[in-house]
Amino acid sequence: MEQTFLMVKPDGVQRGLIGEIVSRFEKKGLQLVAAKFMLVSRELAERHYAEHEGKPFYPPLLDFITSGPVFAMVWQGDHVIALTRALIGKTDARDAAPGTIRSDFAVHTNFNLIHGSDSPENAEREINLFFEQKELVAYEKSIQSWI
Ligand code: RTP
Ligand code: MG
Repeated sequence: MEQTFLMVKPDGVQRGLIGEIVSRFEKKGLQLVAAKFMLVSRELAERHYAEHEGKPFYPPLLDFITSGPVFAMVWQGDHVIALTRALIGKTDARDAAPGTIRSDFAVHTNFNLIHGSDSPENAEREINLFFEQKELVAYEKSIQSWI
């Protein structure tokens, strides 16, 4: 079964949207595997966003993601990467489809509330950056046979 890394960014935490955002993935029928409330160090931020190094938004992005606590999570389910990206919506809230998290709650690209892995390779890389394997909880969810 596929896994992905999701993270409520500092703006989502400050605005009190952790519960609202987590709730959407829960209601979709996805399975929470790990979560932690934490500060992102400069080094972790640089590694997480390494693909954007050199772009104009990279320095402010690092300042933003290290500016306050985040809620980091691992979720799993069939097609979980594509499904969570769809629930999150396009990067720029103006392009995000109505009903998506970014459309419903975000205004600016720089404050778009949540990160979601965009490929299996990045999901694995990001999960391993933020979590140790022993922090991933393996369990049966009885509702899974109904989804
Ligand atoms: P994320 O990685 O956070 O899930 O977002 P994403 O895939 O939708 O967007 P990505 O291209 O990976 O960009 C990472 C984050 O950088 C900020 N950004 N700003 N000003 C800009 O043009 C710009 N482009 C990207 C956003 O905060 C974006 O989520
Ligand atoms: Mg991205």
